[in-house]
Amino acid sequence: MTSKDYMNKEARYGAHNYHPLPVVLKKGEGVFVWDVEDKKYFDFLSAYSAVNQGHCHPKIIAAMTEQAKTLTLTSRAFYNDVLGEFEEYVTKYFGYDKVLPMNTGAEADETALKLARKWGYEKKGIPENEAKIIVCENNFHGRTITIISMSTDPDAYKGFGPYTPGFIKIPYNDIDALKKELEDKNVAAFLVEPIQGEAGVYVPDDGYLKKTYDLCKEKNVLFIADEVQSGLARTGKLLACDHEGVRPDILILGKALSGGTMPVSAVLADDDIMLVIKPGEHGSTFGGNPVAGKVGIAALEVIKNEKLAENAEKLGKIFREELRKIDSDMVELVRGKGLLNAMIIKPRNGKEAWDVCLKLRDNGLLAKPTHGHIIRFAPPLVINEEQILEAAKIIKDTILSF
Ligand code: IF1
Repeated sequence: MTSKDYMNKEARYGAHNYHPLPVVLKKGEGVFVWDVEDKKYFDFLSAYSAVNQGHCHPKIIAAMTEQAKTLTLTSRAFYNDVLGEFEEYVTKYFGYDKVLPMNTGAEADETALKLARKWGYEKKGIPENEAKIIVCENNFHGRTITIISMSTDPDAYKGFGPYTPGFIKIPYNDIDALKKELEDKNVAAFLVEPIQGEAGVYVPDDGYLKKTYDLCKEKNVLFIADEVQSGLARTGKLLACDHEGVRPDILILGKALSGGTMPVSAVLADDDIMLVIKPGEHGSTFGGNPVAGKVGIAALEVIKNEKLAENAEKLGKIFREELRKIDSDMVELVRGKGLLNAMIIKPRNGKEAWDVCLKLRDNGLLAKPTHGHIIRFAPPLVINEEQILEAAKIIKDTILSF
């Protein structure tokens, strides 16, 4: 079968809820992926930051296959001999009392929302069913009905109502807007992405996280960080919140928590918050399964052992510097932190970000446009200096070819 055949099959039998870049991949290793015609590419999407540790990292795959041969799932109706080990490892790693394991990022976000509401009623004394959660415009937290109820993107919410009430939407990177809404005594939490990924790698002003955190503390409001995309070394620190020394009350992780091998997500909090949820009130069939536990530990070990945060910090600087040197009016702006970066494209002769991505593909580098005019560049964090320079050259030559 050719690439075309594979694409046709998906179009014929799969729901049409995606519009992928036309490339059909069959293999991945480190920073590279191969298509079905054996063409090799730099992967500059990393499955939206799920593959921070690189494709098929041998240590993660070994942990996964070893456990898969032994015990894959017990459900939480019974104990298993891995979950406790994972829970101890992950809580010590991030410095929280407790963790609640789930599978997808959306489920972890939902978990955090439930925790915040229950905490609001039981600990803060908000009247039943009155709790509000402040969220930011242009957020992306997933695809469930409640999560799209927080969205300001019509593509995400339109046609899927009625929506879950209880959310207040304020502009991102606007401290005064938060201050104003925090006057409402029924606010339980503020949910924020430390860097807005889907919005186009939108980096808030320095100090935004710290100031919003402090304001939340003043008003006894939980600060919830969705680090599903920004976390786990991607931005040059273990967590994007670490850039400002902020420790979220509730921390949401996903994606790279498994190195992109399977869905593993987690919510971390201290006892005062986490223990408001009692047996039977939340969970999932697969959350905390033994394979996820072993994979999660291995994925976090790789981040530490291979110093991925340090590498992202160092190579991110070099990468942005190289991209900013590109002398073309098609490049409006380059922004980002660590190895979560974006280039804003100004269309030229009718050619826009999508066309740039097609040509990048032809030239051996895969990236995806977001919002029509922004290209996200987020390679696996195991990339080395020589490779990042080679990739930057591909991007430069591609842009200059227009
Ligand atoms: C898709 C976007 C990125 C996330 C944050 C929670 C979730 C995500 C900050 C939910 C998921 C993914 C979903 C994926 C594409 C991708 C994405 F473009 F859609 F917005 F990365 F930027 N919080 N982001 O970024 O996690 O339930 O998917 O595991 O195709 O929808 P999930």
